[in-house]
Amino acid sequence: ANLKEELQGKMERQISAPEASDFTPLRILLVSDDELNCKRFTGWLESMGHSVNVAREEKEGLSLILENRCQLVIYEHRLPGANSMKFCRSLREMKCGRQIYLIVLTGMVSGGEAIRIFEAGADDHIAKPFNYEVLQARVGGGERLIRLREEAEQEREAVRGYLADLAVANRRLGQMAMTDSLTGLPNRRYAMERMEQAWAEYERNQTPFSCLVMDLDFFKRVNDQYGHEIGDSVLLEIANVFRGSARSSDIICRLGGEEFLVVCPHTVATEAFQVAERLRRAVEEHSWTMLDSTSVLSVSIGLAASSEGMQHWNDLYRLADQALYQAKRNGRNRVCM
Ligand code: GH3
Ligand code: MG
Ligand code: MG
Ligand code: MG
Repeated sequence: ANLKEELQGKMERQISAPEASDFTPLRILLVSDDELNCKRFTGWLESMGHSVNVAREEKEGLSLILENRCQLVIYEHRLPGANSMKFCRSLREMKCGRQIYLIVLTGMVSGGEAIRIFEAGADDHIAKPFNYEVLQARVGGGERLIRLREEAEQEREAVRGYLADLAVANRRLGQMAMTDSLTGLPNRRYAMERMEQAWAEYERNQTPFSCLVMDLDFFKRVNDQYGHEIGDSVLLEIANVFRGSARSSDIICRLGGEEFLVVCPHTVATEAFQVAERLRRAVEEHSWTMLDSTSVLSVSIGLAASSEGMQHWNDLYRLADQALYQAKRNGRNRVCM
């Protein structure tokens, strides 16, 4: 729940991040081959505080748009016609050109021609002659839309970040739900999943697999003699002994208490027996940091391997558990199958 609040707070802060300043200049491109108009309009736009690039013809204009990440384009064509509408269409076909605010300047045109300008992709059209105030108002209208789009993009960005954080958090939660907190080993839930998985593979491809059920011998005595806390740290140490002596392909899980399960994928009984023996010996030979130097611990291990006639991975597990019981009865500190 804390994690959730933290993520939500982070997203809200990102969305409501204050504007850097009240006025941010627009990056404007002016495309015109009329030198006098260029000078005049550039002067007007710059006195509004915007930054202006000028292109003398369409091709140069399109490449400047890419280069300067322009937000608003003012395109002047003196001779209206199909050819000059090509610029508008080319702009809209560019990936970054779709969200550019495009104002087209023309001389007096008919209603039909004005419509075609919009159809070609213009957002606005100004017929000359016009004055500073008109240009300022039309650029202002464009700016409103540009800012709205930027805000929407920022929000999208924040949501994307939030979703990515959430995915990480979810993955972490999923791992936690599968991990034993004391030893860091996979827990019973994970163990059962891996048994199911190995079983499915066995059924599909006859790939053998084995499992070991392990229970520490007389562990109650450790608790009685040293207390439950030291008992816990011995369990952690045992987990590390197991980790250090199993193969990397063996999946060692803590079922609970001082009981463990090892899933050995792609492993027949004789190989699994070697694994079990190695684990048993490692526990027997280990000197425990938290216990008296004379203290020895041992583990009993029941082993079972997949075989015909089994209906379910539960059968295999039950067999291993029975073998463990046998190991206990036969004197502990041994592997039975
Ligand atoms: P054996 O298995 O050889 O028959 O004897 P045991 O003394 O190990 O007996 P059993 O397996 O039946 O009981 C397990 C004991 O392990 C009970 C409890 O004192 C201890 N134990 C179980 N879980 C934990 C744990 O999480 N922490 C600690 N410190 N001790 C635990
Ligand atoms: Mg037990
Ligand atoms: Mg027992
Ligand atoms: Mg025990």
